[in-house]
Amino acid sequence: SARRPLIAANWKMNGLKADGTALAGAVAARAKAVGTALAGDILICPPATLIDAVAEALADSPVALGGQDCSAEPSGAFTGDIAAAMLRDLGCSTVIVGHSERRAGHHETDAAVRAKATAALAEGLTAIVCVGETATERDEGRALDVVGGQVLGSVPDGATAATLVVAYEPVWAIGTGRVPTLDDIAAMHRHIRELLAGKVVGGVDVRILYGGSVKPSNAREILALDDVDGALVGGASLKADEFWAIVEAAP
Ligand code: G2H
Repeated sequence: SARRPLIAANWKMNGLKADGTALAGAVAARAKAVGTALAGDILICPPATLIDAVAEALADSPVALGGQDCSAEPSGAFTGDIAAAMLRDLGCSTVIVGHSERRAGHHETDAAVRAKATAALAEGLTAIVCVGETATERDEGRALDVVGGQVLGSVPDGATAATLVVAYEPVWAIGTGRVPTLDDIAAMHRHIRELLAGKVVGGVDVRILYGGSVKPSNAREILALDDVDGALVGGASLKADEFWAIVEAAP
C-alpha cells in the first residue's frame, strides 16, 4: 500500500528540560544521519512544557513534533488547557487525542475526543485518535465491538487519510509488558480499517498504529503485520537506543 510507516514517541508526563532536549537531540542526530533513506516517519510528542525546547533540538531534522492532547475550544477561559493553534504555533504537525489515560483519568468520552480531533484538524494538525478495549471487555469477547464503537464515535467526519491516524492501544497492554497475540492485533487492525473505509474519505489509506508495550524485542513482528502501519511507543521511547531500534524495525 501507499501507507508510510509512522513511529511515534509518546513521552507522557516524563522529562525536564535537560533530559528532554538531550533525548530529542539524540533521536534527531540519528535521523539526520540516515536522512532520506529513512523507511518511515518519526514523531516525538513531549509534554507540553517541553515542546518549545524539543522543537529547537529537532530543527533541521526529519523528526516531527506533536502534542499529547489539545482542547476542543479555540481559546478563552479554559485554565490549564492548550489550544490546537498553540501547538501549531510551536511547530507541532500532529496531536494525540483520546489516549486511554485521558479517557480514563480525565473522563473523556468519544464525543469529547471527536471534538478535540475536529479542533486539531481545523488548525491543520494531524490527529492521532487513540482507541482500545479494557481487559474485561476483551475477556467478555467485546473487544471488536467496543473499539469499533470508539472509532465511529471519535473520528471526525471531515477527517481524511492525510489528516487522521488511528492508534489501537489495548488498555491492558499499556505499560504492562503484555501484548495481544499477533492474530488479535491483525484482526483488530483489519476491523478498524474496514470501519474507516466506510467512514472517511480515503479511509483505507488511514494509518493505523499499534500501541501498548512496544519494545525493540517485539516491534519487528508487530510492524510486519499487513494492517499495522506503525507504532505509538511510550516507555521505550524514553531511551534513544530503544526508540531507535523500534524505528529501525519498521519494514
Ligand atoms: C501506550 C503506549 C504509548 P507504553 O500508552 O502510548 O505506552 O509503550 O508504555 O505501553
